Amino acid sequence: MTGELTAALVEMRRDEVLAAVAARIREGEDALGILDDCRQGMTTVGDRFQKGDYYLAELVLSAEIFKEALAILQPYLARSQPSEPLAKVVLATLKGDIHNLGKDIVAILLQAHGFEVHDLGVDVPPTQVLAKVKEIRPRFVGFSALITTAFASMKAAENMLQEAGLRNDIKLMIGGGVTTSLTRDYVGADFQTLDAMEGVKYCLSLTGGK
Ligand code: B12
Repeated sequence: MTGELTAALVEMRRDEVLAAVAARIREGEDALGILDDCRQGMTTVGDRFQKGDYYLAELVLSAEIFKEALAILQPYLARSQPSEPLAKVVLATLKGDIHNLGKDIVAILLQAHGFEVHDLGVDVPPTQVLAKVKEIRPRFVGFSALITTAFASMKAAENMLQEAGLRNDIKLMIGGGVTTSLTRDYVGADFQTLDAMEGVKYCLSLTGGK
């Protein structure tokens, strides 16, 4: 049941979470829907942390359980790959931010839909993004942000791409729990979302993929 999985994650009942994910997969449920229930659990964990009801230990533990759930779901999120990638995508969580769960989901879903993903990891300096874009000339660059202090790094990366004359060659997407359309405008990005699949659809819409 939807609410039960979310509640089990919020209360860090690891075995129950993993059993529920596996059972729902066995019953033939769509992996994306199951993933979304897990994501909602993480949002509630964050709310409790903000209110002071949960501490860092609970954030860490719930994130570990989320990663295990994602590992079960990953093969069901993947689809058959076209022989030629639709386009190259550079992904990163920028300097000042170490959250990676959302970015990893975007990476998995983009790969599953035929994109060649270059994931630079977390706490990535803007200069590293610039170097990668120069090297591989991607069609898309995606930044994931879960902490507001990383907004300045995203803006710095966008400025560097502008100054290098590379900005018009790419579409810049941003996502992650703390981003809004105002963040998109501040950073100078082309697209913002709180939903990984929306990001995939954006890339598909510009590359003629399905
Ligand atoms: C798990 C977690 C952690 C874990 C991270 C584990 C990991 N490996 O990633 C740990 C414990 C390490 C952690 C640390 C900290 N955290 Co934290 N954390 C969270 C929490 C609870 C969940 C985040 C998450 O993973 N959600 C699940 C994922 C799947 O959702 P998502 O990232 O939004 O991604 C989805 C979409 O947004 C989208 N998406 C994401 N990225 C992208 C990119 C693109 C291109 C696209 C298209 C789409 C897309 O796709 C995903 C799926 O649909 C949030 C609470 C919240 N409400 O978000 C706080 C939260 C982000 N953390 C917070 C804080 C304050 C911290 C710490 C500073 C705590 C501390 N005192 O040390 C440190 C930060 C250290 C640092 N410098 O980064 C704050 C940030 C507040 C702010 N305004 O900036 C939050 C909001 C909690 C809160 N309410 O106070 N955290």
